Amino acid sequence: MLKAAIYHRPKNEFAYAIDESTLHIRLKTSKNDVHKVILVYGDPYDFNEEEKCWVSNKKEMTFNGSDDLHDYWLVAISPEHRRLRYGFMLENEKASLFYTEKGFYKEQPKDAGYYFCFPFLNKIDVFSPPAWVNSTVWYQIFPERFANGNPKINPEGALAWGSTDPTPTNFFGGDFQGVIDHLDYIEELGITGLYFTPIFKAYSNHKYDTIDYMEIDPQFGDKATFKKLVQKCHEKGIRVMLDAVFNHSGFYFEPFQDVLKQGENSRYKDWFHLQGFPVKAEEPANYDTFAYVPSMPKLNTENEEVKKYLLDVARYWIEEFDIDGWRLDVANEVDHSFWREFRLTVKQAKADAYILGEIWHDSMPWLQGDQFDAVMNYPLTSAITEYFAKANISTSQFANAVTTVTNLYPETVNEVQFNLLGSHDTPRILTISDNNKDKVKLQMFVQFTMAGTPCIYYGDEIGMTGDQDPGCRKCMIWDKNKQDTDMFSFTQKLISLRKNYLLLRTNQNFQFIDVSDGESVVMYRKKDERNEILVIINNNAERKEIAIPAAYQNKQGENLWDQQKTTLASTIEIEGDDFHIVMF
Ligand code: ARE
Repeated sequence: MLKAAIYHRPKNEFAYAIDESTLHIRLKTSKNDVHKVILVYGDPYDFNEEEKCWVSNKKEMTFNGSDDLHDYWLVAISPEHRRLRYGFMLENEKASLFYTEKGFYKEQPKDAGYYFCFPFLNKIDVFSPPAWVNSTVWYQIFPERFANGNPKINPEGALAWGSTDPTPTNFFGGDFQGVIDHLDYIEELGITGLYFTPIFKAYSNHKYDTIDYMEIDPQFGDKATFKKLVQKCHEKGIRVMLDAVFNHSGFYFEPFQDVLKQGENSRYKDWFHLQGFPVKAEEPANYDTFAYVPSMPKLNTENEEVKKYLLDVARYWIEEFDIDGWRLDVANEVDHSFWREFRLTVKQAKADAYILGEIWHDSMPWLQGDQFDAVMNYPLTSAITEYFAKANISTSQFANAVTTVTNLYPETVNEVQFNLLGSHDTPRILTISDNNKDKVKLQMFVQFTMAGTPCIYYGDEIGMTGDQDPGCRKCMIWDKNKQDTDMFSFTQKLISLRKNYLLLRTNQNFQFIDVSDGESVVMYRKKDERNEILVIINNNAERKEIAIPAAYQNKQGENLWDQQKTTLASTIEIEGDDFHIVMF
């Protein structure tokens, strides 16, 4: 047994509460090394006289998938008094070992002090994301480019809608009235959440360089229009999430302007991370910025006044406008302490508001229940696009990457992870897929059959194209003749499929099956007490005969795509770039 690969550490993603009485315990072992794992556990104050042992209960763990190097194991446990001491009994054909906090033993240690410790399941520490998020389907709107409903408030020099390609600086006049005018369209698609990139007063077309966090940008409308927009969304059962750009302000943010003018005498000099005077706003700037962008000076979120100002902003848009969530820009460059206070403020204002961090990397430090509810799941995005769109990785590499992602966070987090195929920061999915629509459909199918909460970037549902920013920010196409209506219907159908089958939205017993590199065929299943869903994807351009694993042969099920009864034989023929989904 490869001891060096065996790993567990309480709290974080390895031992966490899923509700007020249940814990999940996970373990990682070397791939294909351990055949059986049993959790041995007990109450620290409950001595078993007979066995002369504190930790005498046993429960077998479930195999929870493999990635490149490791196997994962999982078990749910409800300790009677919400306290737990535990270890692992590992077996393969050659050996059997006990793994505890103090190391490996041939014989089971008797003393409770040897064991891993989950001291107490305190209710307040249970990570509890808003219940509505898992069943939400998001639609991301870049307000400048979605629809122009009120030309009277067009910014100066606004170009005719879609008349030319987007540049870093041009404007087309998208606004809130445009969104209101198209809410029926959004509803018809099946959307239940809108995520807006920044809407506050700013200089650029993307509005990530805020001038005033308490004002709506006049090119989008006024506060009354925004209020109306939120109300209308709520009437249709659509939640609204805004973008909080708290890592940095914009160049024209008043406190920064004051610093530029008054230098050392500015009362705002501690609002930023200045390195000297006079403050020099050309590259290289003598203050901290987002990336190397001088027009985005980093805010000092350790400063009490800055903190108060930004927390007031967070509260204001919830209390006055009833928004339902905040997406946090450059979330990982802001201090944890600020985010902890932010969470308390937001949840006080609205207990079930969604807090979504924009982090592209491993985000466990922000997902322990005291900061964010979820992050933008870019690692899943890249697993999907690298395999289906770019053909850069093999089937096993794809399966490994997805399994790594699902074992990176507690299941409670996985169920509200924000799953996207693209955004205003990436090329569009159709462009990444070399304009191959069928490949886009496969990727959306995977996105919609994964745990989490899926988001569609505006226009992807009608086949819009576009390269890296600014190419991905074209004006939404409203001319029906230029929309890909087949893609729209496909998206609609996927959304309703996801809404109808809760199992698709969770990771319950999620596993890849028969992963083989030569085939470019992906199979995975999910399973709860009542049902099992089997997904088969043919990621080849050609029709293919695919072997059905013995366990699924001759079983009667329902094809969830066409709602017909079906029985799988020993093989199935699937068209090129197509899929099959059956529920047993
Ligand atoms: C402009 C130009 C770009 C140019 C950039 C830098 O358009 O072509 O590269 O300037 O000079 C906003 C605008 C952008 C604008 C930018 C700067 O939307 O159009 O870009 O401001 O003016 C990292 C961060 C992540 C960040 C991305 C972009 O971690 O937080 O980079 N995303 C947010 C927003 C953006 C926004 C900003 C931040 C700034 O979503 O839209 O940009 O407010 C790897 C790295 C990640 C990296 C990721 C993407 O995976 O590990 O850390 O994300 O790639 O680059």
